[in-house]
Amino acid sequence: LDLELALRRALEQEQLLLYYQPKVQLDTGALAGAEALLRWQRPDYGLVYPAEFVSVLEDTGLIVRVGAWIIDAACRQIGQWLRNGVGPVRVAVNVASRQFVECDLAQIVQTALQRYGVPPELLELELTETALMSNSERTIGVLAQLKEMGLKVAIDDFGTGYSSLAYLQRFPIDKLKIDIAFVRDITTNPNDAAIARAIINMAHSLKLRVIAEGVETDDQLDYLRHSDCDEIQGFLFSQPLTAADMATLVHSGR
Ligand code: G
Ligand code: G
Ligand code: MN
Ligand code: NA
Repeated sequence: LDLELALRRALEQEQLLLYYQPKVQLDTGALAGAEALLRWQRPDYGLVYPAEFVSVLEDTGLIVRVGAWIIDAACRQIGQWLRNGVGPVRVAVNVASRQFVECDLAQIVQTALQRYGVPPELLELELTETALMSNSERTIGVLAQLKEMGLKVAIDDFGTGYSSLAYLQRFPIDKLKIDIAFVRDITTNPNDAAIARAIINMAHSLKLRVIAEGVETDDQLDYLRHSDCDEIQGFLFSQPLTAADMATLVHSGR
């Protein structure tokens, strides 16, 4: 309960901030974009990670307001980078299930894009299979609006939920993000390797792009490259960075 109060204050007092983790295109090594990851600069505590507070945001419904703030903050940053000649960098934001149900997500996105003069194709949304499956009719409707506007949509933590092939085809999505659980032991566990390859092949037959998250070693990278994965994200290439460090990385030419 204390945490909830502190989070309400965090939102009002601008204690929340976004870090950016680069995504890399496997064929060229070029920067494919970045995932915005929420952080909390909590007075007297230092930098707090979402593992400590995202469940509170979700359980209390605060995630709806914080989620709108995240979309605004990401668009503000994309616009700032554009005007400073950094990029263009496509930024992916994580979107919680409740944001599809308890607010007008398309309107919030539209307002943020216009406010900062951001082209819609520079904003990507990451949502989990679970978010897709709960309230799926409404969620499909909102996704269709967002796609119509020109946004990209990715399914996060793919493989851990329960979406079927037939279902996937019904959703207006662009990309699957293979969950870290299948990437971690991809070079040593044949089952994980088989699942990762199956996801990649399935994605490609549905004309979807596929990204692997949590890539930490060269061996994982080699395996994913040989399996025809499109993009990777993980500590091997970069930790999540401050906006300033992200700009430096983009300037350095990768
Ligand atoms: O950044 P990692 O650094 O610790 O993130 C941990 C978890 O928190 C991940 O599952 C991630 O999806 C979630 N998370 C991080 N940033 C956001 C955000 O902006 N919105 C939502 N809904 N979840 C986030
Ligand atoms: O659930 P989601 O994919 O949105 O959250 C991404 C999470 O994965 C963040 O907590 C981020 O810090 C973490 N992460 C990113 N790259 C790596 C990695 O290479 N290894 C591990 N273990 N975690 C990572
Ligand atoms: Mn994510
Ligand atoms: Na993920």
